[in-house]
Amino acid sequence: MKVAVVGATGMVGNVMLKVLEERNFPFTDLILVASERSVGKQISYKGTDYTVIGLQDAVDLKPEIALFSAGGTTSEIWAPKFAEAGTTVIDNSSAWRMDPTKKLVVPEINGDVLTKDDKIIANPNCSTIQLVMALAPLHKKYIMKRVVISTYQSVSGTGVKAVQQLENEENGIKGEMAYHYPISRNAIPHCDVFLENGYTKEEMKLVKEPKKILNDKSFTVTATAVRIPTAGGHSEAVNVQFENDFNESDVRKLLNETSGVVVQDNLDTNTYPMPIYAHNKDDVFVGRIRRDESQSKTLNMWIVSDNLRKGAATNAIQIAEYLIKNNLV
Ligand code: A2P
Ligand code: 11C
Repeated sequence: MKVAVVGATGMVGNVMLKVLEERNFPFTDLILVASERSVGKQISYKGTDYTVIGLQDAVDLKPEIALFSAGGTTSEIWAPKFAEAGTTVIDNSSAWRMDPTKKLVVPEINGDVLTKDDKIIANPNCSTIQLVMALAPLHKKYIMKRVVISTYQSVSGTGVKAVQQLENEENGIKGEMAYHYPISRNAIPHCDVFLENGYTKEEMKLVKEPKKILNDKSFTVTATAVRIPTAGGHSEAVNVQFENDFNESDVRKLLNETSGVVVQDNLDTNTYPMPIYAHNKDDVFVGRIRRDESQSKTLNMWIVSDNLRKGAATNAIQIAEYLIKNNLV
């Protein structure tokens, strides 16, 4: 099994290498790929140095699996070339997510849609993944009617430049700006680009992607996505109106029994999820579970997860593991 990591020098690529190592991913060859700027660079993995190569050389090596995280344009151009060479691409960009011919997968929820014929598989957006991990079991039991989400997103979602901007500002250093405004001591209601309807692309990912993953268009979603000066993970305040009534302790029990979800919710001990503690963990943490007193059959909760882990690298690698386990690659 040859595995390529495309975008190996980037933020997500770096976490992918860590997660592959932690999970002892079963490959024979590891192919590290980045832009021409990085070709020839050495990256160490489990004590061995690997040389970064270019995209065409990687296609020619015909890896069985390619984990892509090198931006939408690279995916649009190169994922089909890998697929034609017989590689199964798991793509972390937004390039293919809403393409009706491509699957959008969170393995715990809809891994069963995957077949041998899926040569380009889309990994959902980070803020979508942590959201649906908590919503899926609740939807099954109580049936969602409407979801209102406000996000508090980590600078690591934007990339290295943004992490650097925050660090520079915290240290009083003038440097390159990833955002239009300072991010330290700020909250910027602008994640990804603005669209014609007045929402950002990030907000519309939260509206569209859950319906595709849950294969259900019967509920509605609205979102406001905000960038805040944290680095460890994304947080989300989520309000869900259901068709059926619930009991809060059943909700906690159901979420706690969900693989990949951990409930942290004890007001007596000030226990609730926070990005500094979700950082470097693969789970999705849920807390502040409470009834919305303004409307019947409606729940409020707080969801936190490391956006580079379950939101990106870990989910992509779990898809790869699912493919291997089910002989789909
Ligand atoms: P490079 O380091 O050579 O620029 P991030 O999102 O953290 O900035 O990382 C982006 C990743 O995608 C990096 O590994 C980057 O490589 C890679 N990348 C960016 N543009 C291209 C491209 N045109 N072809 C291949 N890899 C690319
Ligand atoms: C953010 N969610 O935090 C983005 C990062 O669609 O894959 C990932 C962008 C994407 O800004």
